[in-house]
Amino acid sequence: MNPPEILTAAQLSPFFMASLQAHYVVHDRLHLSDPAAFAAVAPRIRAVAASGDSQVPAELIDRLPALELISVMGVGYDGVDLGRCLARQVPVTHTPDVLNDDVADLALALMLSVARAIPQSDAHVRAGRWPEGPMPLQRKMSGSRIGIVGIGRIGQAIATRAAAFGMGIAYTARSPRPQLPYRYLPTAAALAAESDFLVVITPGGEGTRHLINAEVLQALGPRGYVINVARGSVMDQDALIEALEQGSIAGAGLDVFADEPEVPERLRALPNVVLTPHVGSATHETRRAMADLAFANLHAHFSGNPLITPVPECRQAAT
Ligand code: 8YV
Repeated sequence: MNPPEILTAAQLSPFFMASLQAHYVVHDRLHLSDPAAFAAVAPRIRAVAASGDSQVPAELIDRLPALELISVMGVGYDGVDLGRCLARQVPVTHTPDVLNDDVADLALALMLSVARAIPQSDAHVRAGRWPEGPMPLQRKMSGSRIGIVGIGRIGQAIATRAAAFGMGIAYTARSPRPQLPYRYLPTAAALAAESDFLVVITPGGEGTRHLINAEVLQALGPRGYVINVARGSVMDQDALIEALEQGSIAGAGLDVFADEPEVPERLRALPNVVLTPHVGSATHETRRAMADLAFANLHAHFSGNPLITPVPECRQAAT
């Protein structure tokens, strides 16, 4: 039998690509690079391999009549038109859990970086300015208050780390989780009003679009920091820039942006932000684990076995 034909929806990790190419015929982003060639192979494509931040819109799904599975190498799948997949009964898989540690580590790293001005301190030493005088004093993180927006698996990993820093921990989510030993607040604004660090780790998509808006930032106040390791879409980026420029919040640590990889000049010019290029899960160890899981889902499907980590909506659909 001929190996299944696969379309990639984005530039994928080399770990994932290596497994795909060893087992399948891979059309790497052919829909973007060569529409005529894509039209010729589209009827044979049986799976799409995507990353957490890539786009699989309805128009693409509609052009793939033989589509059986979308495997996302990432925990977030907001780029996939899930409604269309459910209507077509095309399951979607993702890679939860294996990246919890890395994303939570980065959240804490951004908190420390922005509060303690670590990039600026590094620049101070490198520029030979230390002999001219010390760095200005910065803000203590241990013992302060963290507010976590979204208390899923990664949110809980962030809370565990924050506990080790002696922080007061509160969260907001669609509904309270009474089994968790943290304080629940019903809205992002109410949480922000009681936080020194507001950490955003909720799924992206229409349901959370601009959840962190001007009102929430206002509630966070001039001593508050906002950290986003979720999706750029969750933050009203214009309102954030405004708040940072006016000093109505203290600073921001951002791993995700509204229009990646573009980051507005106004944001890049600000002294009170630490910016990273969507690297929450970007370690050798974690990207390999994510690639292995994303591949294992494809392999399970093409071997006739149950999917390992279908997204929750597809788990419900299957039962
Ligand atoms: C990566 C992510 O951007 O898991 C996610 O949802 O956004 C990230 O881990 C990506 O998926 C790596 O392929």
